[in-house]
Amino acid sequence: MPKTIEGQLDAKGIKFGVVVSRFNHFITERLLSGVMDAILRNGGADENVTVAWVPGAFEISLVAKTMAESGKYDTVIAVGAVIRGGTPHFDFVAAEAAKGVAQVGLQTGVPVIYGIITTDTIEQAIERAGTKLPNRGFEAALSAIETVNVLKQIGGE
Ligand code: INI
Repeated sequence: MPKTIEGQLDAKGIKFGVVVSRFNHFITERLLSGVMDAILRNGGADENVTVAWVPGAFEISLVAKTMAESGKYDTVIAVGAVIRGGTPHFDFVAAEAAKGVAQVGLQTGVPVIYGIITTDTIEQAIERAGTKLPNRGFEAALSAIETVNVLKQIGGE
């Protein structure tokens, strides 16, 4: 039988850094509510969550890196909303945010979770903020909890 490692959805004692962008605030505040909901429903505590606001998704990676390197957080959740809206700016911001977040996780060893939605329209963004579709912030926080617990088990073997 292979040994199987699975992370439980137990947020007790986990310290969370959350980086949220103000751009498209009406969406990102809903995503942040989803993050908090998932943490609190799974045994996490308000006082173990630190939220840092940044101007836009482009700025998320640097602040996520600083949080990850501080040693104060078990995981960092990146939350943002990049909406196409007919400008090429979208592609640069979306690509840099995704690349940056992935790099921070790999460089620091701290799980950095991608909770940035990228959509063509505002309607699609509203759906991903927990109307027709599940709240992407909620899902990102579940991924954070599970990943922290997988890493803890590997470290504790
Ligand atoms: N930032 C976002 O978070 N979402 C967007 O949709 C967006 N668009 O489309 O422009 C956006 N741009 C701002 C960017 O993230 C930076 O804050 C800005 O370029 C300053 O560096």
